[in-house]
Amino acid sequence: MLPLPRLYAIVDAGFFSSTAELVTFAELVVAGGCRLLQYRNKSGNARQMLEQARELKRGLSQSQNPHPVAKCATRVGQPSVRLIMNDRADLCLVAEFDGVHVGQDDLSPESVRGIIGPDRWLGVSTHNPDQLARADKTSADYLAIGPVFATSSKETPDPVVGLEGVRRARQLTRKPLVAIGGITRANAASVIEAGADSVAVISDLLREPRKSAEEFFRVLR
Ligand code: 3NM
Repeated sequence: MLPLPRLYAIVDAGFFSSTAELVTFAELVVAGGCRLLQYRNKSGNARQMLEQARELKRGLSQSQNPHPVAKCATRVGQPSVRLIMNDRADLCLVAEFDGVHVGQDDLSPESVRGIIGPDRWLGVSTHNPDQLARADKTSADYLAIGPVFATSSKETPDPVVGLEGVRRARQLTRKPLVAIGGITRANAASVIEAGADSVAVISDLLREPRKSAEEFFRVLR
């Protein structure tokens, strides 16, 4: 079973005007304590995505290990950051990411597992009890349920499931559960109380990434 950190930052390319801005955002979220990030890009082509993913990985490995001498100490003292690729198993492998997250219209979990092998993480988005029960039978390492609350970060989101949807999801799976959609520092604790192991967030990290990540950890302790 994965040790899922409480906060899962979604780095959505649609919110940044340049790769540099996107990488800086990710660095700040990591500086705030976040150890699990997903790269999401719903409009870029494969070449742009790969380039951005590589920059993200490079930026984060440099910010984690700023000095060669400090490398060992950093590795021992600090859990490393995991990078998850949204949708694209092929780009996960090429960019040497740590896992893939797929939705209901992407490759099936078993197809992705066949590509990424047994060790990389595989996450699956679900939006209702049927989808969740089905995803529970796959080799997914974690399941996501959402949108918990209203969100404007996703085009044509599924109907809101609410905290009740999180409770129901918790009853249907023993896999680690990520809640997503409209989650903020103000409501995150209620989502964890409802049974989620982790909250995935886009908007409430955007304005002050480092401070916001720190505050998520404070309320989710
Ligand atoms: N997936 P924010 S909701 C990317 O329901 C995504 O599966 C969702 O962004 C799902 O934290 C969502 O700004 C958007 O609401 C999350």
